[in-house]
Amino acid sequence: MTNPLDDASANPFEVAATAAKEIAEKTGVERHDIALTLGSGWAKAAELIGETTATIPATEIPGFSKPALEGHTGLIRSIQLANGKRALVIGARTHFYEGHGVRRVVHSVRTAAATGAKIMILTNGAGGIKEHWKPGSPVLISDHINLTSASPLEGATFIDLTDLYSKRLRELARSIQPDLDEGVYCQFRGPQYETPAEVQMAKAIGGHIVGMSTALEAIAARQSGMEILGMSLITNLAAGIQKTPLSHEEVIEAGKNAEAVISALLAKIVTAL
Ligand code: 8IG
Repeated sequence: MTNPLDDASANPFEVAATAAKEIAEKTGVERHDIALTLGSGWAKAAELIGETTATIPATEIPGFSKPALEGHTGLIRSIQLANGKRALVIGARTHFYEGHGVRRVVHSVRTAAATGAKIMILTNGAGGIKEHWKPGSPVLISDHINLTSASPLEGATFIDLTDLYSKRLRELARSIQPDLDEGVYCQFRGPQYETPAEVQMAKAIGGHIVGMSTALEAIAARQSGMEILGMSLITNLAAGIQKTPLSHEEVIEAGKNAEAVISALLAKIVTAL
């Protein structure tokens, strides 16, 4: 199946609207209130936030790509929360390093907005720069530095990014877990992890978390008018901060070990929204 977003003349917002319509039909849910993108380590939250009423393989929805990574299940779920709200859970993320362009990277966020979602929760697995952070700890994203040289905005679209990662939502998260630390997320293009020198650069310019997603998605979410909560699972200390080489297996392992705890935390936050 060809991806409609690969047609350069397509309007990405129209593709997102079509995708949202398809989700409404397939889930039987006209509007969703909240959307979540679950990154590495966060998948279990889908089971904890409420009752899943529909599950759709993302590839059945226009504009979505096949998952490139194991651990990214590629499913879209509609969940009914205990408070009656509806959550759309996106278990499929397209990363910028896959090379399919930014439109594909942010399509899930634009689709979430088109389903009616007013709050976008973006989660990821990432490297930590603060030395006292322990692998397996969740942290809040307070702001970001976009080091991809890319943007989801096209043309002269000047959008304010003050309070991009909602202070209100960070405070709400801290009302549930008061010791949650926060930091500035630096999105690198990847897929290689950083060199120790690049990590020192990120630190020098004010970064605390290094990753390969989220910043571009947050920009698109803001463009679509959503309020954003960003959370990283620190699966490893960034290169050179930790004394041993980074391994993808280690990262997956840390995610698995932390999954139950951080998923329960996220479920509590969602319930409090
Ligand atoms: I998980 O150390 C995970 N994702 N860029 N650096 C970057 N992305 C990551 C890292 C990391 N760990």
